[in-house]
Amino acid sequence: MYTLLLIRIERPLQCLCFHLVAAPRRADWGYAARFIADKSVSRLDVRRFFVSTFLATTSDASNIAQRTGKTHKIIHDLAKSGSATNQDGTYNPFADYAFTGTVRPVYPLSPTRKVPDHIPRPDYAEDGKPRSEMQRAGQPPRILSPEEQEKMRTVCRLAREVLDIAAASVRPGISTDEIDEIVHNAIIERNAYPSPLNYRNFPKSVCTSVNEVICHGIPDQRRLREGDIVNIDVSLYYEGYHADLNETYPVGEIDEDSKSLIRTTRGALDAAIAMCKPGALFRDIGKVIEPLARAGGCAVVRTYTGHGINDLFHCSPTNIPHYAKNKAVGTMKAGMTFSIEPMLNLGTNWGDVHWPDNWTATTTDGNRSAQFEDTILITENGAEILTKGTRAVL
Ligand SMILES: [Co+2]
Repeated sequence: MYTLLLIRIERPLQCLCFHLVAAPRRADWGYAARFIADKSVSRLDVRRFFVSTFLATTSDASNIAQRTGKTHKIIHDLAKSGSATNQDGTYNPFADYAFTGTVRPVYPLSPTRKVPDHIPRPDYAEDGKPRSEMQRAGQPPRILSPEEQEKMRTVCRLAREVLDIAAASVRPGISTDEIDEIVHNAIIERNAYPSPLNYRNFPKSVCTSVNEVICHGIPDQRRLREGDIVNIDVSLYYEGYHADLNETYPVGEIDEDSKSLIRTTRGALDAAIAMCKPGALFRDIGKVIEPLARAGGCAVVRTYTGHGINDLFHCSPTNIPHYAKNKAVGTMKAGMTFSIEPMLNLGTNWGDVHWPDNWTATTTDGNRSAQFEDTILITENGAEILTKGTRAVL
């Protein structure tokens, strides 16, 4: 007995293609999927594939080639006609996925945005591999020279300007892809490179995370709705240095729980920054954040952490947890720059799950999640918030 697998092949950033393949045992599914994907790689420049579901079983795999040809069209029609359609008629590429909340992806993604040739780019811009990050993994945190600290001030100021421009665009009806376009254009106008673009193959220039999405949401055609909350995470690269910051915004009027979530998260970040100074321990950041989160009825996400940032997007200390009783090593020293970026979930579940795009992280129970992030510099007697804003988001 053979099982017919429906393999979804994703072409770069937009169109999806479906294939059928037969495999005798469940253990062979991965192999079969890989076989189809490999065959498609040369033809379609395929980056990813997914085994979506199985449709039927058959005892005769001998004519599977003809079958595959015939069913190809059927599957395409199926994909267009309903099984992959969101309630509002938009296209959901992961229709079989058990979503934990109400947010759905709305594809196709827009074409990759261009960065003008004259703008210097980080090493991963072409093939997605952050080579220098990998080469320098395990090294101690860097102490930046006064000149380097000045470069960090500049890039962080630019990133703050861009985030504020993006924030001003938040309203019911705007799509997250339109926000991506605004962010992308604001960044290249400043002769900077949008750090997320092609970082480990991330397809867009900013992360937009709506409602139950914790982080790393991919901007798509979904339009923001009255009552949503959206996190916009801006990172950019300018004259050899990266900046990273984010905030969570209300879309129109939001409910009291969401307001409380946003206030609690911002407050937790502020308290964490307030304890940063030379000699403070990285592991104590979580000790400050978690009690505030609990008091506000929230759980602290554990999978994602703050990180060193300077001429590398993510570097040592690579793991700055936001939860209590963590085992992070290291002491803060003047001249270090790093991010603190707590993600808080309403309720008691700190866990996360991922959409099949391998980026979008959501809560496990569909509850909302908020995040705030700043890049900070440890000074002689405290911390300077390099990405500091001047307005409250609520
Ligand atoms: Co970050």
